[in-house]
Amino acid sequence: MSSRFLLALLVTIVTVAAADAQRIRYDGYKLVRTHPETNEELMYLDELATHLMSESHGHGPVDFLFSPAALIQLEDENIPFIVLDNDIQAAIDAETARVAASQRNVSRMTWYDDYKTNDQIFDYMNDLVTNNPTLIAREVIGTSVDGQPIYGYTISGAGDAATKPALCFNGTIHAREWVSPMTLTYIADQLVTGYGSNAQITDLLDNVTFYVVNVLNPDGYEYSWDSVRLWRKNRTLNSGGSYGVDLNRNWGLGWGGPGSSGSQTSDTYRGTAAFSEPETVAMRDYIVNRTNIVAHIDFHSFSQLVLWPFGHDHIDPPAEDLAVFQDLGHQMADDIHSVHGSVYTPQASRDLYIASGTSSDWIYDATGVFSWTVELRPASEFQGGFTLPANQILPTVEENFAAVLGLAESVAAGVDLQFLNGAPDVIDVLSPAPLDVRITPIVSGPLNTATATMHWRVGDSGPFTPTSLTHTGDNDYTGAFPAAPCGESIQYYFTIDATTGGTYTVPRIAPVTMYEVEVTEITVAFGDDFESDTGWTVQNAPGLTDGAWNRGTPVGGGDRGDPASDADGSGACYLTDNVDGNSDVDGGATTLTSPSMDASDPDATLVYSRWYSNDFGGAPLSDVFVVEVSDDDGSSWVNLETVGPGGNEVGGGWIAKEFRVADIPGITNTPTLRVRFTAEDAGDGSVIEAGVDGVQVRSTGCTAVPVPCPGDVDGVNGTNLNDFTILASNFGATGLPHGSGESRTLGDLDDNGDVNLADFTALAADFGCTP
Ligand code: 0X9
Ligand code: ZN
Repeated sequence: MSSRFLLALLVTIVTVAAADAQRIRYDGYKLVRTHPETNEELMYLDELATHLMSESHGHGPVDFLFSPAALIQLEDENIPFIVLDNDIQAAIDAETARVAASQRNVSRMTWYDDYKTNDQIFDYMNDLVTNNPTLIAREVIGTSVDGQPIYGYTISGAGDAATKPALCFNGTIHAREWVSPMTLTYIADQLVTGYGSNAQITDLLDNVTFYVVNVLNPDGYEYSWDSVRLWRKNRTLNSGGSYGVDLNRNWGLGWGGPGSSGSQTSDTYRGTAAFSEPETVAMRDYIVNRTNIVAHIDFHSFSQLVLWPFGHDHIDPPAEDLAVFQDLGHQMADDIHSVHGSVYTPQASRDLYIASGTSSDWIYDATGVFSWTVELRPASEFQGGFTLPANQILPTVEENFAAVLGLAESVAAGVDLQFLNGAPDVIDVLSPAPLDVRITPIVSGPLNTATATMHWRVGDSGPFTPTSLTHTGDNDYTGAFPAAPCGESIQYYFTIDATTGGTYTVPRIAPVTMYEVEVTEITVAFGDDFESDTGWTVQNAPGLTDGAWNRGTPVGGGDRGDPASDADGSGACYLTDNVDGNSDVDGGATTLTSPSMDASDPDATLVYSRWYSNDFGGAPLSDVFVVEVSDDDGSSWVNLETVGPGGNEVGGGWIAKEFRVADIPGITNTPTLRVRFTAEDAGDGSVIEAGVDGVQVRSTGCTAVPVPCPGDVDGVNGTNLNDFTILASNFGATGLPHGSGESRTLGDLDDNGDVNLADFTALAADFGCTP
């Protein structure tokens, strides 16, 4: 062992030993960003650091907490780093004081106003069980290293909980991620208290079961409260005298592989063997013994991500399962976004960083249960990291409850239905969008492909017409929207039979809720998916040294806040410097300006997707992204929106925007509309990544259908003298009404069979009408 490794080990052991005596303080410790380039360097930093502090852990940016002594060593070794936070203890002190104050007077109303201890969480859950014994049951699923019970809660409505399809959630694998047990507790509470009062929850609990383990690592969680706020692992006494195994490196798939540490003092220490720890054994057996479980989520913090397997290697699940992971992962992110506008990025774990022995990898691989890892708020270290401000707890738990309800709906439906071209809100009356769907069993397969059916009706009443979908291979089907007049809506849902009998319906409770699409005329006056050059221009400020707008298919991989792929699925988009690595904006502003676009239609709507990330690097959350429009071909500009410097939309992710041109203050309909996007690096050293895609100017609406003139006897040019002449020549004719099968006499305007004075009066009243 080289001397630098030996010293590093000592620093860590001294720190941990001190921690056992009393609550450890991090005075003088610094939160630092490093850029390890080799495994050796990463291992060295791992050993030297007091804690791993970032989501990412691999080559590229990794954040650590270093003691003052360790920092001197870093300098001596000439390892480059930047200090992100000089005083991490300040946030912890503020949290300690606040939590102490909030421990008094805790009622159920204010429970989510601040973090809660292990005992408080138990008491809260105990009340829930005592007050609702028919809905929730508690059991001990295992015992922690220090002998504490680990609790599992079964939540279900009418019927046998053990045979309904089930979802399983666990939290607090990592001790310091305090918003995780709050989220799980909220989910349990909302489900139980919503039964009988909320129709959706009542119906869901009658159809599915929820298994919740809110504190899987009680020893570590208590230790994080009492001694070391940033403790991550459990509290196993390792052979070398240090404590703790990372319970998210201790599962069986790929155990011991990259992204886990063999060093006992490391924050990512994997343990002596797969499932060497009682906590992972308890969770493993809990899932294995409940064969009705279909879906699972392991809740962590932080970074706002929805992750799916695999994470131990650069491999994916089989295509059929990957489709479910992706579709439901995006659905959860969308549901989260719909509550408070937070952006959680859905992605494969391996694209974040490689880590071996994680929960979701093993659970999916060994049991077939669809398992996601959700990283809760905040988006970055700079919004609080593990010490997420307490006023963020309630919005965090609320948005994730929405995701959980959506996932439960899919489990209850039994199949996942994916619109391969997106579920349209509107379709064009002349060229209706294609209807291609992928239907994948998530509870039990296989499906009888010949029975896939779309049930539709025009308008919102009357019977549904069943139309078979054509099976195009694997789980894919194609159909078509029926013809319907402009201005109408089409309501529809799907059914498909399992080969073992039984019919799945999507949406599950159709036709109580259904899909709906509005039939309209869509006119695209300008559309650009950036697959070719249509005349956009880039202007750079004189100081710009790097990061100018580029058109192309993203190559950066998404590891630095840059988009990993485009927004509209065509492949290409505009993004700031399309290179892998240092692709961000540096030293000034870069502006992307559109060609002239026709927005003269009164209904013209400007549509685009944008991406913006400013939340890491030096001086995070200090820059803005500006969108401007011009109605005079670029002579003068009006601000349309400014994104950042803080808020929900600065952590990356494609966000679709729509503005009706006539509603933009200071802008009128024009044939020469332009839009421009400016990404700027004002603060020193910050990482700014931006993207633009799917720009359109389009109009929807129904062209007025000419109203026929009631006095227009010959149907030509409205009601005029010719009509009068024809009526006069037929005046006095008698016959039967048209409906009886006889052809109608010209001039019989009221269709009673006779051409008489009433018809003459009607023509006279309409005279001069033009259609
Ligand atoms: O590293 C982890 O265990 C998780 N992140 S955390 O910051 N909460 O510790 C994420 C694991 C996701 N899996 C992979 N990236 N492979
Ligand atoms: Zn975690």
